[in-house]
Amino acid sequence: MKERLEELRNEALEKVEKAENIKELQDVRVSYLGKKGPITEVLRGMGKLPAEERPVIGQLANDVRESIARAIEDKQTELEKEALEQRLREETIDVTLPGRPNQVGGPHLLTKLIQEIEDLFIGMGFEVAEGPEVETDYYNFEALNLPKGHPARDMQDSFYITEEILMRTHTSPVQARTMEKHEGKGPVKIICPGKVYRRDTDDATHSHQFTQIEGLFVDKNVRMSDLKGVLNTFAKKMFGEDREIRLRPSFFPFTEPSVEMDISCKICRGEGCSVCKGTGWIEILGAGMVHPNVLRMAGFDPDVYNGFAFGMGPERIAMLKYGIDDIRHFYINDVRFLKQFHQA
Ligand code: FA5
Repeated sequence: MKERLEELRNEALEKVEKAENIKELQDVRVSYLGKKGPITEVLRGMGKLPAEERPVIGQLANDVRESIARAIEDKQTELEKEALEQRLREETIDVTLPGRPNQVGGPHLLTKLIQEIEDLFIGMGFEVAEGPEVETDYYNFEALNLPKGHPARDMQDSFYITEEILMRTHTSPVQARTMEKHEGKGPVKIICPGKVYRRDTDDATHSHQFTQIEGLFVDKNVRMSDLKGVLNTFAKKMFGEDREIRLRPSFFPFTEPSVEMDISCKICRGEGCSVCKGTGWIEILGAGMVHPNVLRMAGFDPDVYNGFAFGMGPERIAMLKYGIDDIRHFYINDVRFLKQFHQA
């Protein structure tokens, strides 16, 4: 029995030594030290031994068990250490590798241009005013001298939500709302930037949703030449000192007289080219002297007060300033287009 125990010890120690991973080591533990293992078997047969041999064999069996258990424990520590070292080797971070740079975004070109235009007008004493994009028929049309059924409503095909509520078709309703708040007392000197909506078919120069900036100055003795002076200063600061402006007669129901403002073409310097369609001029905004009906409806006395108003489309201004050939570029959100203007 003694020999059998020694044999088992050597056998087990050899297997422990050869174990290549924790799983194999567990198998050795179960097969030699488990309840159904050969050492337990030997101990069960001890009853047949003479009484004086029993303590010796018992002692030896415990000794064999302990030495196998210790060997398993040592081997386990060794295998765990090896596994850890291998993981550390595999997961080493090479701190000399260049990092991946974060993509840094920037404000949209239109946002920046609108801020630039705001700054220009703030410099001329205007304040920024805002109004709702979902507007009533009254402020979008009626308060601007466009009663129901007026043919000029067709100039701005609208998205109606109900009979009386629509997506605003221009930023002009903010004029009426702001004048009302002033309760008949001037001066009112505001610009109103914001989104507007029209049932226009999208093409290179039209979008169904676009932005506008409205301007309004109401006070005593405001003249058409004041309008021209303000627009001239704006055009030169926006497009360069060498650009000229001209005002052409036009029609808007909310201004009388009404004009459209053209700026001299940058490409041909007035000679005529394909961009300005051979005229030497490019239209950038609508303007005029506020119609007496509009002043009256907003609570101002047209015999005391008068004023000018204008409305421009920042998309068209950005297209002229940066030579962008299609308005849809602003809304497709292709980063290759947008990031060209991060430094603009
Ligand atoms: C108006 O919207 C007037 N409310 C402007 C105005 C204000 C005139 C105050 C007088 C006094 P108009 O429909 O022309 O006018 O539009 C003004 C500008 O918006 C145009 O010059 C153009 O730059 C831009 N615009 C008009 N329709 C579109 C469109 N579908 N897509 C992009 N820009 C547009």
